[in-house]
Amino acid sequence: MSLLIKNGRIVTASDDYVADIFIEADKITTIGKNLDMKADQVIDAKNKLVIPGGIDPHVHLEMPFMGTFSSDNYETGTRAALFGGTTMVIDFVIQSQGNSLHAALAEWQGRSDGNALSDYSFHMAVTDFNEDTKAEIKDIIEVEGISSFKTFMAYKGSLMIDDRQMVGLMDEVKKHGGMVSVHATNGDIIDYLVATNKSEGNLSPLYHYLSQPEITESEATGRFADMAYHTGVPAYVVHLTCEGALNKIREVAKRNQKVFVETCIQYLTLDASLYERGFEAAKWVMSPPLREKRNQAGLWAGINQNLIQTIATDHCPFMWEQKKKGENDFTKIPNGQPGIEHRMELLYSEGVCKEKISLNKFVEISSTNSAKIFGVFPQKGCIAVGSDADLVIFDPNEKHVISAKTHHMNVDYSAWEGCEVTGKCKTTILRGKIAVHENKVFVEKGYGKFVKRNKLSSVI
Ligand code: DUC
Ligand code: ZN
Ligand code: ZN
Repeated sequence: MSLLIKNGRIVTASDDYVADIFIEADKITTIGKNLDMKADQVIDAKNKLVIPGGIDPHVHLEMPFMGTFSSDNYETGTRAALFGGTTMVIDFVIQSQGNSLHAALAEWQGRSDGNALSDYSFHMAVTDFNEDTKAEIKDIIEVEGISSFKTFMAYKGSLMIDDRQMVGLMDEVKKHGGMVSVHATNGDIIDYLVATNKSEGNLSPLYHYLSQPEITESEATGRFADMAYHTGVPAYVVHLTCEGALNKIREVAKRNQKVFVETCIQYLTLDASLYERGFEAAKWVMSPPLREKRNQAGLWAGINQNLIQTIATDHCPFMWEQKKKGENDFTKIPNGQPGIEHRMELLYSEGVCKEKISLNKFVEISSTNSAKIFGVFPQKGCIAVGSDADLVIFDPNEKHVISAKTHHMNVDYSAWEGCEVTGKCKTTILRGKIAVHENKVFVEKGYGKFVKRNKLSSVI
């Protein structure tokens, strides 16, 4: 099969020009002006942008969590991702304490194998670092192609590891060429604040927010960066939300340390005033919580100063019925919100249209940097001869309104209900195949492939 995309405005992290793209099977084979080539299918992309397929480096599909499962599985979640221009997602395999990394991997493969529509890969979350876990690291990187290891400094008693485990893991991961990432909030302080609030009868979702103040994030971010500096491991902070934490990253840059940073689209576009809505606020109960609006200017500045490299979603949806488990106790509300479908369009609308970021920066932080940091560049994350033909044809002017009535995620509310966005993914192409076109899906579950990743470089 061949596909010719004519007259599009091709935008990458570094380029911006009008040309045609010729695709044979799953790869881009020619890029040029006025290509006179015969193709099985031709798409006219005049007045549209052609950008690399998005990569969401942080999602949780059918994740067992807080006594339930996130409501999007591999089929529904990756289908929704394609509607929103994301062609690859990276999910988290989560070791359960007392069990092996390989057992967790087998569990996640059981849910993902044959079910995805978009491409996907895994991070490995280490929740129990001991001699047995240590012995598995090399194989996870070299055989399984999973080169990033996630840690939690919070969720005490279920996911959290202590600093001794952290440095042990960092030493081992560094030895084998991987990266350590972190959910950086201080689990002990959060535990104390949660217990205090509960004992005082403060049980509404507002107290989820008040139990995780910014200081818990800035402290843990700085501590993590120090441990990474000490061990020399390439390091990545997931879902950074606030200026205080960002300043820790700024600070360590002064000693020539590079810590990669991700933020999520919700922290750029929503804020903590939503926690004043009584129990409705459960929709936005996630960890870390949304922050005061003043932080958003800091995050956009961090993006433009290259302190923040990637925009993710931490997509972890729960149905309203699941959220209601915490009606009388915020600690029982499953943490997480949906977003996998809206990351690219919201980032374009809020970032590019409102002149907070350039068009090239939009591509860089929605796709290219994740491909580079997580070891799949230049297979993905760019538009180049020889790369996978993962492309989005994007109408920069079309306006539409986000709603649970029209989204494709398997969740019965939207975190951005009623929000008008400018810019729409018209066609999503994954490895040369039209996956979504004009709001219809053309690939089946099982089309999405697991992508093994290379060892990581500490430089992008
Ligand atoms: N935070 C969430 O809100 N959900 C899933 C895991 C996490 O760290
Ligand atoms: Zn997290
Ligand atoms: Zn997460």
